[in-house]
Amino acid sequence: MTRELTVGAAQLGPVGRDEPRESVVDRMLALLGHAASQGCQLVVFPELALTSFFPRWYTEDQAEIDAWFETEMPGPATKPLFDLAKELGIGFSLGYAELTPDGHHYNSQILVERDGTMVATFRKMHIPGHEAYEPWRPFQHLERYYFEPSPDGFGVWRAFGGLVGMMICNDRRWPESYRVMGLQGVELILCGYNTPIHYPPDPSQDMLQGFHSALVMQSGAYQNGTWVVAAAKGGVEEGIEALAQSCIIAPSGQIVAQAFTTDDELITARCDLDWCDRYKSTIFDFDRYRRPEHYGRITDPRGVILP
Ligand code: CDT
Repeated sequence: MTRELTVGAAQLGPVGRDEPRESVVDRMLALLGHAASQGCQLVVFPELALTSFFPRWYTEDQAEIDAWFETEMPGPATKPLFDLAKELGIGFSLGYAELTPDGHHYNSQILVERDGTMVATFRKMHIPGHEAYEPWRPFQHLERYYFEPSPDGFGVWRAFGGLVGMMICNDRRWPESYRVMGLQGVELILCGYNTPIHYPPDPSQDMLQGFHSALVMQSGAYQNGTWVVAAAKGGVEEGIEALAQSCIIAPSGQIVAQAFTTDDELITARCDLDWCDRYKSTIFDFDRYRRPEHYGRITDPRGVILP
């Protein structure tokens, strides 16, 4: 039996500050319909897909903050997405701001199977940006003000005939994200992102945003023998330009599909999950070649300890 899966990355263009969730969901329904016509079994939507990337703005008004968050999934605005996906027999992964019943605020991503069952909720691990308003910046990146880091870590779930993991945006820059999932046998990592092109702490990195994004995901895919599917929210959103370049990467590290617009766009690839084993059982045979007894420095301290 082959384990081939047609997967789509459903890139979104900008979402305005005042754009209602229902309007964004309509755009997502169109992408889902297109995905069905392309034979997709799984579609990945971006990080914080339902709203504008609100961490660029500062507010102390808790009601205003909570209005960016979903208290239930599906909720009234997202139910049509769940309904159409189930009708079409397509699974999906969706990033959104989650407010839990006990008051926790997370940057989250869910995985939903083709029959509509909820497989898992992943919460972002590496929260980038800053904790407090910084007036010198042309725009804020206040994820560390609005979101708590995941208390759960990186999981891998049996779904879609394989082993599926999730990571959110900044998680993709950290090799630990892929390796922790790699050590659970991951074959398909689903990732949504919002990456501003301008990086105020070091603008020399601006021109390298596309290069760095591909660099980390291609390395992570290859070094762990896994597919990576990455969906951007790109384009100029509320005056701030964000990286598009959604892509699908094979276990070889090769990009097999990439978006060429900065707007709503579906890219697809036929992902052979058995391709992962070619890397997992050869050059990256972890059991045979890893030296965990010498890797303690990776998990013991958080930062650098000079010799
Ligand atoms: N959304 C997100 O995680 N964006 C970050 C920007 C880093 S700069 C604060 C990213 O890694 O793309």
